[in-house]
Amino acid sequence: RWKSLAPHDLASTTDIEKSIVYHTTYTLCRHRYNVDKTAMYSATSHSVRDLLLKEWNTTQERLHVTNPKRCYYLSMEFLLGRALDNALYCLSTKKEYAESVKALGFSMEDLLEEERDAALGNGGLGRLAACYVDSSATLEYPVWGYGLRFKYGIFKQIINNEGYQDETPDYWLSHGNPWELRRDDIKYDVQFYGYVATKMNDAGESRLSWEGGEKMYAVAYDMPIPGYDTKNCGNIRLWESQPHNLFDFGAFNNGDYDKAVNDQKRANNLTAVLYPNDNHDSGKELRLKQEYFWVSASLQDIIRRFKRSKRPWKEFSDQVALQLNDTHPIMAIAELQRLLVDVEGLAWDSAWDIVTKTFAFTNHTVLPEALERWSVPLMEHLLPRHMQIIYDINLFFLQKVEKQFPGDRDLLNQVSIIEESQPQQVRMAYLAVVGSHKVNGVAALHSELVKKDLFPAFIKCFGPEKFINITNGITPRRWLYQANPALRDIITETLGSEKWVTHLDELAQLKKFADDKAFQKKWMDVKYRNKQRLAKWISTNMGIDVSPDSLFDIQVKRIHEYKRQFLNILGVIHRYRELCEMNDSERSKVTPRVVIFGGKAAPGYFVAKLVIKLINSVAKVVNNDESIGDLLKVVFIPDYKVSLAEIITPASDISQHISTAGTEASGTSNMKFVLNGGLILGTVDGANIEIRDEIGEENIFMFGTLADKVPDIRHNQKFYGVLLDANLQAVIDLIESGAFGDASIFNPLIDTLTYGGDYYLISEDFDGYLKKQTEVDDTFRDKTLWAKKSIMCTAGMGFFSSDRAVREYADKIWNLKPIPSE
Ligand code: 26Q
Repeated sequence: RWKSLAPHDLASTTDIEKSIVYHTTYTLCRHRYNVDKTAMYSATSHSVRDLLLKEWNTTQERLHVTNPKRCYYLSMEFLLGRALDNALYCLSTKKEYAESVKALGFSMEDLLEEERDAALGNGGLGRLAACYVDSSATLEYPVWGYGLRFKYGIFKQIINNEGYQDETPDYWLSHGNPWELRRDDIKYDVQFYGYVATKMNDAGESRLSWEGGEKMYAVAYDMPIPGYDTKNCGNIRLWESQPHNLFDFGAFNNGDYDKAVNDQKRANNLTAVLYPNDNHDSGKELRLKQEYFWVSASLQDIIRRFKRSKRPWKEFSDQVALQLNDTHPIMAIAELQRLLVDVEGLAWDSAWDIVTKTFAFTNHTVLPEALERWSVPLMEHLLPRHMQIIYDINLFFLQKVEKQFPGDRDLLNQVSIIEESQPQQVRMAYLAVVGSHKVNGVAALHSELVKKDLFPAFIKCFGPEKFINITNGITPRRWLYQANPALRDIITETLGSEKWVTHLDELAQLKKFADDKAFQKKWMDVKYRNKQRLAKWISTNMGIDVSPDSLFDIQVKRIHEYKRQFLNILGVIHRYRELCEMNDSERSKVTPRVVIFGGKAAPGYFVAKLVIKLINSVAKVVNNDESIGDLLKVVFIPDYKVSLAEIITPASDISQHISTAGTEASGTSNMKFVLNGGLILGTVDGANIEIRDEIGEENIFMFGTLADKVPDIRHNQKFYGVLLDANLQAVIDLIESGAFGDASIFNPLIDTLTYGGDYYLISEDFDGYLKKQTEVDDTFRDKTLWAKKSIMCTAGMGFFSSDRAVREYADKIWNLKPIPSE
């Protein structure tokens, strides 16, 4: 009977129209005269969601029947961006929906713009998680993401009149969120504080038990993740915190309203906001609480599912793989051990065997300030039983090491999970290494540095095989198919099919056309149109006119000293200086340039915020210098986010990825730009290196100190000081002359070049950078050569599909097989 009543597909456009009208009437309760764009977006999304939920349900049913091994991707961040356009493409129904929406008096383009970004992430790490769930769903792997449902995503960035960054809250749920489903029935207790007691169990054995303290509920919200060209549908389950007892009636009745209300507030606050630091630890108690809340709820949910399968505990790791996205979910290791030992009654060793076979850890950074450490007193206070467990994990591990390398006290200190500082600290990355069966870096160079610089002593203990590389990838669906329809269409036309969308290696066939004049023209016409689209955005939203005939030079990413936006803007000032000194005939030979910046600085990161200010101060002077005209324009695009990246990425001629060698673990926007036929100006760092190897070194502009030379240069600077490059000195002099406004405000920034050394090697790399920029200018003037390089870029990007990356995780770490939907 259920089967015969199954909801029908929306086969025709009239069905779609009916479904949209149904949702305006019954979901939104709107009269037809009262349907604006926002309501229409919402009704359309609900209609599309129905289609997704049908796939979601059949996928769950299939998994229930086959009960395969599943993988859970634990990530504090999922930087999803918008969902509607992506869902329409995945369901191959965009055309039909666009027609239906039109028939009802709206334009699909307008509706797509109504959607707020789901910005539950800071940058690369969160966007990577989003790409991986896209690929998992597309490849039909049984993977779920687990995270937190932040009420406020990453803050909205405003550039104020003085050119500084201001932050405002991102209340992304203000108009509701049609893409999530609240599951009131899926709800777990999460405990904090309290104490550890010894208790007798039913068998009369004594057991340690975590008692007292504070409790909250975790309530599940699901977000369906459509796969492309499949009926498979993935899922992200996000937890929201809720008060355990709506009121503390005892306190309330005693007249202690403050306490009653405060407990409630505390619970509501826990998942209220995402910490806006990227690549920087905050050390705040609330952050640790968020981390534990999330992993505790997720593990309870995963264990409940495992128990339904009625399998013995020793088969847990045959059923479950848990991937730790950086150190943020590392408490899961102690929590699973606690649940198995204290709650399920397993022996320590059997439990630990399960834990280490289940977890794997991805490291995303070697920057010491980004590696989480928690003070022992804080952890003892918040999670007393976990602290004991971590001590025990450490003790048993060190005993093993001592047995293997008797008397090697240095080694014991080097690998101890507890750092003997005042107060003691828990090194979360070490706990991750000890508690996982595989540790991976995110690009070839980075994975080498992880072994060499981060965990050298652990190689001795575990051998090198535990440490592997899986180079990051991006989803070609969002980052080419959806963001660049014009390029998509000529690729499909040229290759004769859409196979490349799920088999990105097919792009290699474009190489055959790299010298084809007609194809080059088509290709560069598309680039031009994408530059026009961005120019239009800049003009409409910022009132700055830029010419699409200029070279578009783009650097968009979080603002961080190691990413060296400072180097970029210093280079711009150098260019401006040169332009000012040229006569008309010299100027006529200059390649006109638009230098575009975008990215958020962590609200507490003073130097990064000063870089934004400097960029805007320079922009103001340069853009208003009429003698310069179109030869140089500087634009800082405010509030860089996923939906803006979809407009910006297809429009680059050059994009900059210029981190000090050895600091950028991988980078993923580098991949997005090259996939869209943009060339890279970059350092020999992160995935730039592998991109070079894939597309050919003649198609990338590389410069700068190599990673293995960096430590010696820093060392020497410390002892002998920094002698600034002459061109750099002239640039600094110009800033200090007041050419860009009150110079004194920039002193703290300029000081980073000299006092205590130039840590990020800006001076060291300045000359190489300027020379490469000149090479870029010269090459850009040769339109044929540029077109060829641009085509070769896209053609060489097959490897960087997140489909390839997810397959590697499935094969090398998770031991996971796809579950075909048909
Ligand atoms: C830690 C503790 C407390 C508060 C915040 C944090 C925190 C939050 C976010 C620490 C780090 C992050 C994000 C890191 C990140 O995005 N790393 C980037 O990951 C990408 C995907 O692997 C890489 O491509 C980038 O190179 C890397 O910087």
